[in-house]
Order: sequence, then C-alpha cells, then structure tokens
Amino acid sequence: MNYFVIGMAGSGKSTLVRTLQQRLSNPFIINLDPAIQTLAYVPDVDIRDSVDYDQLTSTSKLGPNGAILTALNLFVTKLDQLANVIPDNRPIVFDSPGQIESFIWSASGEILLKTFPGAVLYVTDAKKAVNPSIFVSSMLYLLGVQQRLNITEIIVVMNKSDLLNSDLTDEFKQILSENEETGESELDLVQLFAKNSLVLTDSFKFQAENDYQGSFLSNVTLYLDRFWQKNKYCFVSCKKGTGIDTLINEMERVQKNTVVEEKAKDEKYAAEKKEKQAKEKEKFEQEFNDHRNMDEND
Ligand SMILES: Nc1nc2c(ncn2[C@@H]2O[C@H](COP(=O)(O)OP(=O)(O)O)[C@@H](O)[C@H]2O)c(=O)[nH]1
Ligand SMILES: [Mg+2]
Repeated sequence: MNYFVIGMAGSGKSTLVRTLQQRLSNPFIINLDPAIQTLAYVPDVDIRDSVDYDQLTSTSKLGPNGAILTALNLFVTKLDQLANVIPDNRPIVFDSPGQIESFIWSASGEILLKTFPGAVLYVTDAKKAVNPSIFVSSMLYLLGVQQRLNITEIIVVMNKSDLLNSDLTDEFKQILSENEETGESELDLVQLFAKNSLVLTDSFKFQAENDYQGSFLSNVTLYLDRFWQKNKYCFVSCKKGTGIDTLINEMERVQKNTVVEEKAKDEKYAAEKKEKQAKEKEKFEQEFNDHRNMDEND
C-alpha cells in the first residue's frame, strides 16, 4: 500500500505523516523534502541522507527551488536502491517537499507515482477554505494536479479543521437557508462548499472583491464542480487527532482502486504493444515475400 502526501507549503503534510506513522499499522515512512531543517517524525528513508541540499545551493549555486527539484531528480536516479530497502506488506507513506510544484511539475513525482502506484492525499488548510475564493482556487489547483498526474480519484484532506470553530455569520446562514441547507459552523459551511456548488456561488456575492472575480469564480464553479465533487473530502485535525480513522479507511479504498486501475492500464498497454508488434511482423513478412517473389520472377 503506497500513499503520497502532497499539498501547499504549510498545509500540514509532515504533521499528517507523523499522525499516520502513529495510526497506521507498522508504516514505512519516506521523507522526500531535502530542505527541511527539523522533521516532526523519524523517517525510515530520508532524502537528506542521500542528497546534500546545502551543497546543491552552495557549490552548484542553485536557488532554493532549483536545489529541491535537483535533489528529487537525483533521488529518483537511485530508485533501484530504494526498491531494495522497501519492505513487503507494510504501508509506505511518502512525505513531499513543502513546494508542491517541485514534486508535481517535475518528472520525479511522476516517476515515483508510476513506480509505487497508490493513493494521493491532497492536504489543504480547511480554515483558509472558509473563504470561497480560496476554496475554489485550491480546487482548481487540485484539478491541475489530477490532470498532470492522470489520477482518477484523489483524497482531499481538509486539515486543521480544529480551527473551524467560529459560528457562521448571518450572511452565510442566510445563504444556507436560501439553498435549503442547514448548518451553524464553519465546518458545516466548508463541507457544503464541497458538495453544493450553489452555496459556493451564492457566497461569492458578498465575498468576491469585484464583479469580475465574482463572475469568474461563479462560472468556474458551475462548470467544474462536477469534477472536484467526485473526490472524497476528509475533514481532519492532525493537532487533535480527529477524523483520522475515516481518512485511513478512505486511503485503503482508493489505494485498492488505484492498483486495479494501474494493472488494467499496464495490461492494455501490453496488449496494444503485442498487437503492434504482430502487425509489424506481418508487414515485414509480407514485404519479405514480395521481394522473394520478385527475385524468383527475375
Ligand atoms: N491548528 C492546527 N495546526 C496544524 C495542524 N496540522 C499542522 N498544523 C500546523 O501547521 C504548520 C505547518 O505544518 P507542516 O506539517 O510543517 O506543513 P507542511 O509544510 O505541509 O509539511 C505547523 O505549525 C503545524 O503545527 C492541525 O491539524 N491544526
Ligand atoms: Mg513538510
């Protein structure tokens, strides 16, 4: 079972990995963040043991992002060694660098996901998602990640839900009642954003800063919500340890589906390759016979 924890810097990825280390059964943890100074957990494999980030910034004169990217690329050149130390029958959890783009938009993330097919956890800050424009921006990024990595289903981890402790303002309460929904807290509101796009679009009316932003976000939401609503949203608090059991059940379900899908993709690829080779062989034999017949006729 393989799990990749990705998300914006500061969303709580490493804290979640620490929580999963405590809650999963005997997990094997891999830290992929070369630049982290202090980790909240002790990993089983640490990119910092095989790649010297400081040397990349000083000797190779790379900037912080270039050095993270290069460190990941160097790490994946040693994947055969990693495969040798990864034990069988233990859940593997990959913690990714703070800068999501270094993992998502480079070849290394793709290679790791292809080599160790599994579930992807997109960690985001639930408190920030109370702002509807931040919620939609986060969902747009999520859809970009899904397309980039060709992932059918991704788990959205709404972390820091312990901070969703304020009551709803009267404006939000009115929006809920106009849409025949009920809810008192920010937690109810963000849960509704994820499943009822009308609540979201109505919220832009007083949250969006100008007409252009409100109109853009409403249109984006009405068109794209069907794609982000397909994902499962898990509201957790790593700080309080809440929502983790539900998350783990979801991780196991998505991981199983992903492995089945990857197997089907590999089988389809192998069948197509076999068919192509058979056609090429047939074409070659035909050409060979044609030439032989021409030679015999001469
Ligand atoms: N309130 C609250 N803070 C959290 C939670 N999870 C993480 N944090 C804090 O968010 C900050 C960033 O966490 P970190 O795991 O380093 O984020 P990363 O950059 O995504 O790996 C730290 O100060 C954490 O203590 C949570 O569930 N609730
Ligand atoms: Mg981290």
